[in-house]
Amino acid sequence: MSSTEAPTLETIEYEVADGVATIALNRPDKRNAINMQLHKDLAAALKLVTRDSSVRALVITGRGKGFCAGQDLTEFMMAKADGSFRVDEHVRNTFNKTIMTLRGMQIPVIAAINGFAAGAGWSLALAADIRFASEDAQFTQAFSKIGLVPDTGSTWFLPELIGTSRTLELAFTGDVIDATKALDWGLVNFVTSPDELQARAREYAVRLAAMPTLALGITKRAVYRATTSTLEDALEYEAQIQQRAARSDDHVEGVTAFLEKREPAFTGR
Ligand code: T3D
Repeated sequence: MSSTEAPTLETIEYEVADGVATIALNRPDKRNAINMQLHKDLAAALKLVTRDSSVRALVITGRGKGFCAGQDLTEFMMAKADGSFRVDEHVRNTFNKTIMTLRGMQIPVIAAINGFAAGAGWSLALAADIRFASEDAQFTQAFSKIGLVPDTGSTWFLPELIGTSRTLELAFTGDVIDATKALDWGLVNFVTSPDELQARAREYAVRLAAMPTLALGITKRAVYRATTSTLEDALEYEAQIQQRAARSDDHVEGVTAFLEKREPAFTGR
């Protein structure tokens, strides 16, 4: 897409460099709570990512002190005041689409969690493939504190990572956990100092963006698919996707580079 066609993103900073797209949620005064404009901007930014074949990894992060405080509750209450507002439709049309888009991306998605991740804001991070957290990041299933229930994939992502009992502990209480506990429980992959967070996440994304993107994309699909399949199905699927990977340019380049004792130059194809 040329720059003249690019949509105006009011609540997101979007940039692409070195094969890495960065989406930074940018309502710092509201801890990046997601209002309707941010829902729209996020959908538009994700579309830019999926349409740009030069993008081979995505970093999602937040500006200011928070990563994301979930649904904007001020706007939510105003919308609910209109008797025709349906929460289920809102969730389906906004959060659920975002989560499915992130999970369906054929490139690695990395969350750089710079502060509070609350409610659906935590779910956004959970939908990423790899999570970096700043030492001062904090996490809360804020829903129960306002009489709501976990959504945006929380009931699916958390048990996958930490089991049902710890999920219910977090969901019942809404207790805040810090980055150390999140690392200990396997909720994040890396913890860094606040100053290093963006650089470390980006460095990692640049490294992945230089890898065989097609193979990484298929790997991602296979791993998530395997969480709901039998071993027999996973074995069969692996055979099929290996056939696909073995036809890729990057496979030829990888083997050639190995035999020629040089670094491979992968194109992502
Ligand atoms: O249909 C649907 O959309 C339903 C789906 C819902 C999904 C959800 O995500 S429900 C959960 C919604 N989120 C929350 O309940 C979290 C609410 N926020 C907080 O608990 C805290 O703000 C944080 C723990 C995230 C951060 O605390 P702290 O002390 O760093 O910041 P703060 O002082 O509380 O907030 C700073 C400002 O951001 C403040 O505004 P002000 O007073 O300076 O003008 C605060 O009101 C605003 N803010 C923070 N979170 C939200 C928010 N404004 C609207 N909605 C928010 N979620």
